[in-house]
Amino acid sequence: MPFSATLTFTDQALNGLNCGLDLGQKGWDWRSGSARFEQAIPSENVPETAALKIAFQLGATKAEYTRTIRFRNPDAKGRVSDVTNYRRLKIRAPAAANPIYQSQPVQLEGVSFEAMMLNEAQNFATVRGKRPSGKQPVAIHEGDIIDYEIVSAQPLCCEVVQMDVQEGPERIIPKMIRVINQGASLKGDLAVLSDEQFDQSVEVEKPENSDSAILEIEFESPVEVNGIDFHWNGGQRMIAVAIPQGRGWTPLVWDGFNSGTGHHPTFPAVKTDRLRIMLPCWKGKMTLEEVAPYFNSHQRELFVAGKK
Ligand SMILES: [Ca+2]
Repeated sequence: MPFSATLTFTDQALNGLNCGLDLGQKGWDWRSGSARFEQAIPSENVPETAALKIAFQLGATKAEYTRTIRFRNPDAKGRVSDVTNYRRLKIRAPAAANPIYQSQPVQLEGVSFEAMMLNEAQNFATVRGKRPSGKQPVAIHEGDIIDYEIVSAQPLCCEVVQMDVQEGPERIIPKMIRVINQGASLKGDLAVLSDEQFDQSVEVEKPENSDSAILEIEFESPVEVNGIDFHWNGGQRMIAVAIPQGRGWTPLVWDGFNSGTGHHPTFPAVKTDRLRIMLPCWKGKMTLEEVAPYFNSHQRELFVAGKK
């Protein structure tokens, strides 16, 4: 039983154009746009738009509808590409698990769908209609309520072209943030570390011969926390987060986090009045733009030994 039958244009000029998903040699190539199309049809006969009849069968259910396809409205590169003919959907939905880098999975009707970001960064995400100033992307969290604009073009997955975050995890304002290394300090207004803006920063000042710093965050009282929105002056760094245990410190997570992709420290929920972030500062100036611990009630608890 075919999932998709042959697609048929009803415009007379396009008679004989094979436009099935399994494209023939003379088919309309939905990736390279007009290039193949022009091989098949003389350019003077190419209409501005044409109605495409789409029919498919799923099990015993048959469906048929008509879509208008545009052939003459080139993009910036002078092509009529599939981008011109995207089917667009605006929807408010929660982010599914692991929304980082290109992947912005969307939960629709309780089912997670993989969705790619057209841009490789999240640089065009906004928060409640506003875009944070500065260069850093907005970190998206599992369960964030987001107004998405999704397009469907590829057979593999849908794509996200816009995100406007309406609700995120509740951020916890620390009582104190400091660097505990001897001879090191934080220079600047610490209030900028939780202002959801990425344009102002706090400089990590440390002795010349030191290649790392330990940042300690202290809360007013023990709080439940399972992630930190953490933005610095760019790039990937191996960063560890730890909590006090007995006389020492137990790591919660250690990974190559990247301020430019939204990949930030998340870990199983813990209740603590202190956290430490171990930062490599091997060369150049390191500045912090956002250091905001949070508790995300939607975050899955991964890798918790003995937990069912
Ligand atoms: Ca900030």
